[in-house]
Formats: sequence, C-alpha cells, structure tokens
Amino acid sequence: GSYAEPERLDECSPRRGFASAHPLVSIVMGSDSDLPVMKQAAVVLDQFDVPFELSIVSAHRTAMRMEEFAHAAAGRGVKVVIAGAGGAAHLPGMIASATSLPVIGVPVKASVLDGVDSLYSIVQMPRGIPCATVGINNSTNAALLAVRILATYQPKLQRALDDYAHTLEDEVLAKVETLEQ
Ligand code: RP5
Repeated sequence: GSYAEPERLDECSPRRGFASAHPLVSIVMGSDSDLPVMKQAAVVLDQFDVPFELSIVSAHRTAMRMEEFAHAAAGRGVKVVIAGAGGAAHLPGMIASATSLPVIGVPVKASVLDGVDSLYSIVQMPRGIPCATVGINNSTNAALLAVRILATYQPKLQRALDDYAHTLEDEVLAKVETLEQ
C-alpha cells in the first residue's frame, strides 16, 4: 500500500513482517527514533495473530500524509490506530480528529522532559475528540487495548486474552511459590 515501511524497520521485524495486506491495526509513529518503543506493540499483535501494519507518519513533518492516512484508514479496513510520538506529541490527537476510528496514543520518552511532555500532549485532548492514552513508552498496553477492542467482535481473541491473563497470573504465583519455599 501507500504506507509501506521504510527499510530500517525491517531490522526488527517480528515473525510475519510489518505490512499485512488487510491490517486491522495500524501502528504509526512520528519518527523512526520511536521504533525501539513502538516495535513492542507489533510483537504483541503478532503474538495474538492480529494483522497489522507499521509505518512512520509525522504530524509536523508530513502533515499531508497524516491527513491522508487518517482519512483513508477506516476505508482500508483498519479498526484501531495505535499512534506513538514524543515531545510535542500531536500525532495521536490529530489522527483522532480526522477519523472516527478508536485511536490509542503512546507517549514516547524522547526529550529532556522524560516523556511527561509527550504524555501531557496526548492525554489533554479537547472535549469531543477522544484519544486513549497509555503509559509512557507502554506500547505493549496499547497493543493489548487494541486486541481488547477487536475481541468485542472476535470471540477467538477474547479466549486468547483470557489465556494471556491466566499466563500472567501463573507467572506471579510461581514467583510467590519460589519466595515462600
Ligand atoms: C517526534 O519527535 C517523534 O515522535 C519523536 O519521538 C521525536 C523526535 O524525533 P526525531 O527528531 O528523532 O526524528 O516527532
């Protein structure tokens, strides 16, 4: 498609690569410097077998591309957008203003302000334009939230999320057991 990934992204490609023909989730980020944080979302979606795409869309440096991306996303079959950005992190909110799809913003720790600037930029949306916000650098939770949204109409994802929750629980209980021995 027109949002093919730049070459450098290939280096940390998870199992199936970054560009599904029919992505349900679109992961975008303001710069390839966000990739070390945002690739974790790709890994999680891959684990849940959710088709996704991943690319760079900058609100400031590629404003027209961002508009085009946001307007076209729903028509291409995308159900959820995950947008990561750092600093003056306008990307998630601006995408949310140009699509009615759910948008999940990931504040990336990118500047001397330690990501608090990114968090505030994403979380403080004006009334009427919602943008879900996860913790600083927590693209794992963005992906899991996207899976939860898709699970509202895909029962197999609901079951996979239940299994995932049990795995987390088992991991903690195993640690408790080790401590108590
Ligand atoms: C934002 O500015 C990006 O999302 C990135 O987090 C930050 C720095 O970008 P680079 O200058 O490294 O490209 O737009």
